[in-house]
Amino acid sequence: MAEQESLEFGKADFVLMDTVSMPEFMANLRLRVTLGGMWRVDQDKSSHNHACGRDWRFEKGRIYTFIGEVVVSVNPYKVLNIYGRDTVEQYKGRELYERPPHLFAIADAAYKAMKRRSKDTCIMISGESGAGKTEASKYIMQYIAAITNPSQRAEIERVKNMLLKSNCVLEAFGNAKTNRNDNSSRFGKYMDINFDFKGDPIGGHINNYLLEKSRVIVQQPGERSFHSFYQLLQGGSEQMLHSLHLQKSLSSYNYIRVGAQLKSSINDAAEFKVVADAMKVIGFKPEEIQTVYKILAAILHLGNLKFIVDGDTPLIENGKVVSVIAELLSTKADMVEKALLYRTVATGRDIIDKQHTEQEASYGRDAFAKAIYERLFCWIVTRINDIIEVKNYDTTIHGKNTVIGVLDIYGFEIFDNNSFEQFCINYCNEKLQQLFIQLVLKQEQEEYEREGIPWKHIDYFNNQIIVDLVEQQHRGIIAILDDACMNVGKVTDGMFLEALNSKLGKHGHFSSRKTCASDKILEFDRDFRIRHYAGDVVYSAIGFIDKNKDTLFQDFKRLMYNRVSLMEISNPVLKTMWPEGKLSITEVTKRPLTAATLFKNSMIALVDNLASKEPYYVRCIKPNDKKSPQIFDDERCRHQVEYLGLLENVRVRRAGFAFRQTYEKFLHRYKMISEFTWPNHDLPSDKEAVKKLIERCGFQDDVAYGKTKIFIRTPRTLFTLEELRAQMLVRVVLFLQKVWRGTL
Ligand code: AD9
Ligand code: MG
Repeated sequence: MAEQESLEFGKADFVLMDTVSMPEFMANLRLRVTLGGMWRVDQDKSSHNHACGRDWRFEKGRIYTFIGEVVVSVNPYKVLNIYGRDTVEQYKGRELYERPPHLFAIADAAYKAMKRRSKDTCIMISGESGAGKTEASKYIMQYIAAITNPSQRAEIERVKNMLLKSNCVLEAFGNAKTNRNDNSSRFGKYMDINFDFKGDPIGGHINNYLLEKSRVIVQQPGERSFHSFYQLLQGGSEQMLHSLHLQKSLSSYNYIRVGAQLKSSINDAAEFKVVADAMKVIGFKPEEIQTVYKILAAILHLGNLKFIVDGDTPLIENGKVVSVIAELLSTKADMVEKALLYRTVATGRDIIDKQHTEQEASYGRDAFAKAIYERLFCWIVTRINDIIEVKNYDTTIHGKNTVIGVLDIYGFEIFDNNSFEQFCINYCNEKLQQLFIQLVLKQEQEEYEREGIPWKHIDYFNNQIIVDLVEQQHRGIIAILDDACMNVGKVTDGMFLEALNSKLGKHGHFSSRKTCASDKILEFDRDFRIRHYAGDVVYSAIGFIDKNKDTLFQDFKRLMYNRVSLMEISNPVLKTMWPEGKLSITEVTKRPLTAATLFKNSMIALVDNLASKEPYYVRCIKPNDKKSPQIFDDERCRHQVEYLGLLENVRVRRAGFAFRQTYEKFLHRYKMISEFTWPNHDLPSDKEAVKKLIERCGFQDDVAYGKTKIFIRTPRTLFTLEELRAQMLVRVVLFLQKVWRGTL
């Protein structure tokens, strides 16, 4: 029995009961418990474990572990047969601890809370780049789709299909190959799935966060631009490419040349068809899909535009390309050329055309390409939202519609060269880590204190100090960056770094060569380092000012809106992407918010939204940097376990309790188990009655009594209570049947 049980559902699947130290935690993630409950710890690996190989949890595909309600997931880097229909059936409707740890268990718990208690819930998936967040989010959505709509209502099936298909469209346009992950999310995604009173999905809504648009024009060595470009070139028919003036060869296009020769694990040609089909199924109109391809093609052509200098004035070297771009963007060549070479500005009452320098023209071209792509991406999200939003649901008739949110955002990143984008991504991860701390570590301890449960405080690293370093008003890095961007006159990235040095030089989580002269890794006038919760990251300040200002000359906006003339050929889809083009030259005066401030505001709103829901967590771990299914790199995993705060999480859970409930609710559910409480008790309080019930079952050593709640330490006690309850219910039913039949 012991052997059978440990194979199916071993102690190693839960870390909360047995783990106190890092080696044990690591052993737990990697190994399953052996017969007799002895741990095979890491040190063993040289001899026995390598020889027999069969006890490694990770290599055996046992990639999930519970810490209380938190699921820890180790990326297996291979296809596992654990997400099929039969596995769905094993988890459907079961309690969290009844089955081995799995994403499905968490998805089911979130679903049950939503359905039974009408709670809005959310599943937060975190972990560094390549740890498996996006895959996890897809499995969770598949699970929810699989367990809902048992009566196969056509409308619900349609909604489910659209929600699932939206994933592959967003990935095509928002994901790219990076050095960390072949399918790295370059945008943040939070998706709400709305359910009706029966618990069936009736719609959804996607929030997207800061797309890494700089990738459109430049990529680091070994990386690619967004998948969509390669998919179009590799998968589009000859005829389609011809109509877009494109050729198949990837290296013909400057913007994607860097990664043109890279081998991708993604089959671009096949994906092109899958994505085109998904767009159709979701409900994109043929002319909309056509516009999407035209925009991608226009961007590729823009990258090939060259400027030559004639005297002081830049000219476009390859005028034919301008005509192609104009055709693809439904405008006229001379207008494109003018927007590329001139800026229309209002000086007092006069409106003049100011000629660009060559540098400004190149800058404008690249900014335009990035902006078109970003607008395209946001338009795709908006279009999907229009289609999937809840329609025809009257809350006064059907009651509240409830929500499960799934958060899949870019993971913590450290590259050789870290810029503004990594700064934003890592700040986002700090915010989410802070939320985790607030909800899991802090609140848990506060509850014990509130309830008067004897409790030894557990220390954990609170990263609020880093969140403040980035976002604090007036003194944070974003505020300092914004200040620099507000300055009139030429402000350089070096001046921004100087401002950081003078304002943050003494901060324990900030350093630069100026503040730490001995740190030879940091370049003078260029680098600064932030000590993040997940590790130190050196950022190059170069480009921060530009990317934060995110300047796009108004001329391009007007060009795309086609306000000036040419209404007869303007493209309505393109027009909706550029609403500000409506404004006339003199109307455009207000300074827009900077990119970092917009991002900060969206992060604050996201965290508020998540905090208002009942949270469930998936913490993803990347086992190695080689994307290998064979390597479990102890050092890398140890580091992640450390910074994710998992050990503290375990300690809180271990010293704490797996389950808690008010005395009243507890009695309501379990009172039939004991003769002292069934059908009613005559004890002075519910608390006394619960004590009597617990003693009757012999669980007194596994519980603690708070002021208003009972706390149960191990899940096993809860299972037994559930079993006793189920047995009693059967007996009650049999008894009643006999009464009805008169056979008693
Ligand atoms: V990033 O922050 O967006 O760069 P993610 O999202 O954490 O990152 P992703 O889910 O994209 O990582 O996983 C990376 C790769 O690991 C996938 O493309 C798969 O090849 C592999 N992976 C991840 N999870 C699983 C899994 N449960 N089963 C099989 C997996 N392969
Ligand atoms: Mg991802």
